[in-house]
Amino acid sequence: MCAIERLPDRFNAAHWFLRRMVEDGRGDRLALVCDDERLTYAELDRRARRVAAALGAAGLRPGDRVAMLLPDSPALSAAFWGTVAAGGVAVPLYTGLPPREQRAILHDCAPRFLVYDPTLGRPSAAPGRTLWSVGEMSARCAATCPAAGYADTHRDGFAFMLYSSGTTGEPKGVMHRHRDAWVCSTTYAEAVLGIREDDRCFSVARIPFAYGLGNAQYFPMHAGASAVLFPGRPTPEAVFRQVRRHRPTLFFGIPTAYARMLAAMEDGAEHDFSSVRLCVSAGEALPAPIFERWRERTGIEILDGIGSTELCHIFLSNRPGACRPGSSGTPVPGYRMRIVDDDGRDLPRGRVGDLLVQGHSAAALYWNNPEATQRVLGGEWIRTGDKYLVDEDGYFWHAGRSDDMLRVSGRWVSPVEVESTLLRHEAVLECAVVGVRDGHGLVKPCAFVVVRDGARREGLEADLHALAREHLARYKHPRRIAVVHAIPKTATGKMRRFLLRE
Ligand code: 3UK
Repeated sequence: MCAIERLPDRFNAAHWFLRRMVEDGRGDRLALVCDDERLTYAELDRRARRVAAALGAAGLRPGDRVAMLLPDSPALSAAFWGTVAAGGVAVPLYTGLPPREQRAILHDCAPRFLVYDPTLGRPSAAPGRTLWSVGEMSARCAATCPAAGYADTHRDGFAFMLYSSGTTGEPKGVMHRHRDAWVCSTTYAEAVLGIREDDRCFSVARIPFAYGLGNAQYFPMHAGASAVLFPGRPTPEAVFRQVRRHRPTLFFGIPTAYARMLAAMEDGAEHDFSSVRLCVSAGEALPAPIFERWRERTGIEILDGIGSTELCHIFLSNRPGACRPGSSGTPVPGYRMRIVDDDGRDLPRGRVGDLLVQGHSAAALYWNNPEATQRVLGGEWIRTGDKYLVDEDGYFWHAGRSDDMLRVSGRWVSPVEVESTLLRHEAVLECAVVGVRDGHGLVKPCAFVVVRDGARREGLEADLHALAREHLARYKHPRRIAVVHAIPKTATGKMRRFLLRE
């Protein structure tokens, strides 16, 4: 359980997650495994302190953002913790972002430094920004001696920032504090996963996502355990190879990844999950049939739990040995929950309402966005934007979003963004995008279009798929496009998307 009072006022997260291990005499324990590279806590601590020293020597001041465009790797880990150690704010960015989104995010967070992997292309320079390739970062670290110590930071000072496009579709920088990762480690990782020193974590979700950051960095580091980092694309075959080779004990996936792995297993792909003691799923609801089929194949339970970038990690989860397939389980110790109606009144069990959450790991604010901060994070309770009901036994069941946002492959899809892309086509008069469940029970975007009078219809579908390929990330592509006569609307002209879903 979380007792935030246990934390001293002066607290540096990088000191807690790396240096503490060395000071406790556990520095020679393995922290990271990545392909053939293995790093102990002592080595990672040294690398992080060198990054801190190099950043300091190059002019980093407390609170400056350091953005990272690096695949999951020891270099990303060192850059992240080095920044936090120096008192800066680490901003790990997903390397697969479309260029437009990447530019918007870099413009918004205005990092003082940007560390990038040159094999993925050179990001654009900007006034006041220092670009370091990973190679340059290492060279500067090697030239910096002695390694810096850990900045004397407050537990409530900013440590890292994660971009999420939930609720509005526009990416927002979610600001987290030094204490937040500690809180999630003591609540979810200790109390639900029972994480221990001999665990080895493997996460299909990458470090720049809140889910991956906990799974593959601060959870194992809290326990002195180790993480397997995989910089490649997590296809089922690649994941099976990593699991066979590195034998993780905790496996973190998302529902689509489990569905794809099951399909590959059924096609005879070689796999061995005998090292894994627990599987976790988050990002979107895990359909019960996937839970059942996975348990039949591997003998392992998948713990579904809901987390958010705002709360930093999972706050509602199933427990080992007490899973209720299809549900999100029960509150993680340390978090409080309410289900309310439109007027904010608490609803009785069995009724669907808006889920509000309270907990010590909640983000302090959205960067540069006081309106969203006020609306979502401003009150005593955080608005998750999710609809839930609680059954007689106290289990929580996800009942969709209260906005139109879709969760596809554990990521956000704004129907409006997909609609505006399809509307670029001159034959499209109107368009509505909704989430439709596929054969696994997972939501995928599908489009309904109304064709302009007299416009050509031949080849339209192929044209629209081409537009999607040109302008949208792959998971946002409409899986099906249907031509309809009209789109159902309310009296005020708002699209009634739920009618189309049926
Ligand atoms: C949805 C789920 C049903 C839900 C996340 C840390 O996904 C994470 O963060 P995001 O900010 O999205 C949050 C939203 O995603 N969701 C996530 N998990 C579930 N819905 N069942 C679930 N198990 O709408 C939520 O508001 O990107 C962050 C740790 C774990 C995470 N999943």
